[in-house]
Amino acid sequence: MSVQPAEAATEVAFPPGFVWGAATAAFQIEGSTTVDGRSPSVWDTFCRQPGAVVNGDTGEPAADHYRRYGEDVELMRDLGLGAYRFSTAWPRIRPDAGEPDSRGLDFYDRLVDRLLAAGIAPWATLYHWDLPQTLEDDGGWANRDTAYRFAEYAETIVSRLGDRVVSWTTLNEPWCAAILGYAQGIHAPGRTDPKAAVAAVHHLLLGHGLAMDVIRRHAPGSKAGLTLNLFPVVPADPGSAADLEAVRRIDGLQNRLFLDPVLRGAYPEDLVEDLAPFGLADHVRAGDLGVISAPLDLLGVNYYRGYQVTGTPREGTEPGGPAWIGAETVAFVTDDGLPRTESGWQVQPDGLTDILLRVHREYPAIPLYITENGAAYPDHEHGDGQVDDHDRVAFLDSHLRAAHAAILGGVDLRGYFYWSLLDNFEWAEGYAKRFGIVHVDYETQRRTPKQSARWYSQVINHNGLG
Ligand code: IFM
Repeated sequence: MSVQPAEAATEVAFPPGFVWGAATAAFQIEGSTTVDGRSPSVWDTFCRQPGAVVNGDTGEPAADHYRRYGEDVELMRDLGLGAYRFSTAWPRIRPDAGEPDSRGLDFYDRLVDRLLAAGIAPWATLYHWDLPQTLEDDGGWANRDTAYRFAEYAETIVSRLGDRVVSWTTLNEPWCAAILGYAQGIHAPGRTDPKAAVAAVHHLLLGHGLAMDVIRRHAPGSKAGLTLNLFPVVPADPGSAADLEAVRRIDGLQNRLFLDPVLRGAYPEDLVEDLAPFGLADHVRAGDLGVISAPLDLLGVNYYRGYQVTGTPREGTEPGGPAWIGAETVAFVTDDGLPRTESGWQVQPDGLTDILLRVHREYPAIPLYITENGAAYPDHEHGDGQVDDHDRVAFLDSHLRAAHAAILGGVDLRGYFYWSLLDNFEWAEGYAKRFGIVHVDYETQRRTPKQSARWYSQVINHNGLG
C-alpha cells in the first residue's frame, strides 16, 4: 500500500513551532539489564513471577537500545522527529538506590549528545516505573521515604544533563504506578493492597514536587512538568443517577486524584471522603500539598481511550480498569460498540478532544503536550522491508485531527509524541503487543520503519495533514 502524501496546502495546519516527537521508556526498550552496574528494578522481579507477564517475557532483549541507541537516533533523524521523549533508568543511575554509577550516567550523556547533534530535542522522563527493587523491599512507593530517595536520584541525573535536556517530566502516569502496581497487582510490584496504593499515590506526587524543586535548582534553563494518563469518563445512561455516580467516582480516581493536587493544590473533597477507609488523609503532612502543586511549565497528557461506565451491572458490562479498590467502588464498563485496537481499547479520537478541552476549561491555564498516544495492532514484517500498518495510520490520522480540533477550541496544545518510536516490552503483555511506528525483529534486532512512520514523517514535514 502506498503512503498518501500529505498535501502541500494542508487542510489541518498545526501552529508554527508545534513539537513533533515520539516517546519510549527505559525498561521497555533498553535491554542490557545486568550491565554497567544496573541493579534490578521491580519490573525485573515482577517478570520472574510465574504468569505475571505473558510468555514469561522479561526486559531482555527488549529493543537492545542500550547498545543500538546510535542507530535509533539516526532513524529518528530520518523520520524528521523534532523531539524524542525517553526515560532514564533509576537502577542505572543509582543502582540499588545507592551511590551514583558513572556508567549509567555516561549512557544518557551520550544519548543526549547524539540527539542534539541530530537536531532532535531531548525530553527526559525521570520515572517510568522502574523502581529499584531495594526500595520496594523497604515498602516501595507506599513508604514516604521513597519520595526523598527519588529526589536524590533526580538530583544526580538532572545535575548531569540539565544543561542540555530541553524538557523534564518528573513522573509518567503515576496512576499506573500506584493503582495497577499496588492495588490491582497487574503491574510491578504486583501488590493488591488498596491502602498501599493510596499511600503510593500521595508519595509519588510528593516525589514529583520534590523533583520539580531539584529541576528548578539544577536545570534553570529547561522546562519541567508531569505526565498524567487522562481518560474521558461518560455515563452509559446520562439520565441514570447510579451511572452519574459511577462517573463521579471513576473520573475522580482516574483523573481528579492527580490533576487537583498538582494544579489546584488540594485533593478533591469527595475523593478524600471516598478514600477515607484507605487512609488518604493520613499520609498528607503539613506543607505536602504546597510541594506537590509547585508551578509547572507544562502538563503532559497521555491519551489512549475513554470509559463509558455504569453503576448497575447488567449483561454486556464488565468490571473495568477503574474497578480497583474493593466492592464499594466498583463501576462497570459498558461496550460502547466502538472499534478496538489489539489491546482491546476503544478507538475514540473524540475523547482526546474532550479531555484536552476539559483540562483547558476546568484547570488553571497551562501549556499542554500530548506526551503519548498510540495503538497496538498485529503488524507483520515479511522480510521485504514493508510493514503495512494502515490501521495505525488511520488511528494517527484521526487522533491528530482530534488534537487539532482541541486547538481550534482554544486549548494551548504545543506538541504531540507518538507512542512509541519502536516496538517494545508492553509491560504485562510482554512483546506480544506492538505499538511502534518502527518494527523491531526481536531475533535480529532489525528495525523496519512501518508505513505509519513514513506517513508521520510527512505530517511532521508539513506541520499538518491533508
Ligand atoms: O507502553 C505504555 C507506556 O509505558 C505508558 N503508557 C501507555 C503505553 C501503552 O500501554
